[in-house]
Amino acid sequence: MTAFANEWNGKTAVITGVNGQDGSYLADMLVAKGYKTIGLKRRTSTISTGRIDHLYENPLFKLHHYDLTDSAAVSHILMQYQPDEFYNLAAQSHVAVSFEIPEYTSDGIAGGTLRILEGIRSLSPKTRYYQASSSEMYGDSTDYDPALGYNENSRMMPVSPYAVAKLHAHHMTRVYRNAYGLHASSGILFNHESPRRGETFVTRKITMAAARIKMGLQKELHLGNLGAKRDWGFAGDYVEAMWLMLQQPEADDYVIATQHTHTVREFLDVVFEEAGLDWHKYVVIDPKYFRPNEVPFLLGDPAKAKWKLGWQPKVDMRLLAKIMFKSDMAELTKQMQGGIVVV
Ligand code: NAP
Ligand code: F7E
Repeated sequence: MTAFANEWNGKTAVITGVNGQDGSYLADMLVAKGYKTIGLKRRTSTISTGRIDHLYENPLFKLHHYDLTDSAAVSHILMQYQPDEFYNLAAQSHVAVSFEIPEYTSDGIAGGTLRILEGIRSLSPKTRYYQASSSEMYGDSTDYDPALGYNENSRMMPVSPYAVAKLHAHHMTRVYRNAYGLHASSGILFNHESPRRGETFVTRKITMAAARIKMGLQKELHLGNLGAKRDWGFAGDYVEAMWLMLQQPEADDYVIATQHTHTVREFLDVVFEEAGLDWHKYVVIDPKYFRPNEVPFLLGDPAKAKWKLGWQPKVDMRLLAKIMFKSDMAELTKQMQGGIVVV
């Protein structure tokens, strides 16, 4: 059997942000399940498809250009494919960057979500919709049980332009579900990482730096707030939850999390211990990486997802950190052997 032997299962799915971390794992999963998978990406001046290049020649996978700000492009896709499932993963997803470009962040996330929902309502109402909601929406809310964490009913108090835009999209999804009867679900996903994580998010920044320091290619690692706590899981586990939500008879909202929280400092400990290095010798606390507003603590309670979807996380923070570091070491070694390392 070749990797392309999958037969079409008769279903079609669309993924926005297909070349992002989650989009690429979801596309892998849907193609493996036999979905005709329509990936949407925006045009960029340099090639940005590294995470999905391996899918290019698969007959079940097709790529189209679009942008979150372009309702006509979404309408064309909906009319052409009448998809069974639509996963809206595209976003300016960096919280710190959203303080610099709040209007653009909001236009894409809040406006882009509304454009898709409106398109589905008018052109393809049987399409099941997934919204990429975020634990950032809880912000600095104190409405949680310290032992269990935030759940679907906890009060949300967003503290960044990114989170406010995500909360708008989250509520809009619920409104389209209740007012227009769309099968529209939101996954409130807590932080999830992988070797495909963008290089400016803290976990990947740390694993890449540890690998480069180990190889003698970097001397310092500049970071911001090491005390922030996050509930970190593995992206591959989390895209399974997205799919499970759209297989349910009724649409709903679900928290997806590991129910364990760790500081950035603890993540550093695990990675540098794996590298056989003492991070205190390399980390420089740099005011540039502190945010105007910070989410100090995130812990999610995935009880509903466990009970209704039968979902549970398989990878904890320690294993995740080691997988990411090992992957970065392997990639760097390959690049050094090929003579293409940037010092
Ligand atoms: P990511 O790696 O940053 O991917 C985001 C994708 O959106 C990229 O493909 C990006 O394209 C695309 N995009 C950005 N602006 C766009 C626009 N105006 N038009 C079209 N496409 C655009 O993010 P991720 O980690 O995979 O996350 C997926 C989704 O889940 C995002 O909505 C994120 O906000 C949300 N989320 C993520 C987490 C997490 O921990 N990863 C947790 C909760 C929610 P380029 O490659 O061209 O930039
Ligand atoms: O920051 C602290 C930073 O940028 C995590 C996105 O996927 O998850 C992600 O958002 C923590 C924060 O992720 C640096 O202040 C310290 O407390 O990796 P991050 P995030 O902001 O939690 C949520 C759920 C999403 O929805 C988002 O799309 O780490 N931190 N020093 C740093 N963070 C960064 N990026 N860089 C630093 O140097």
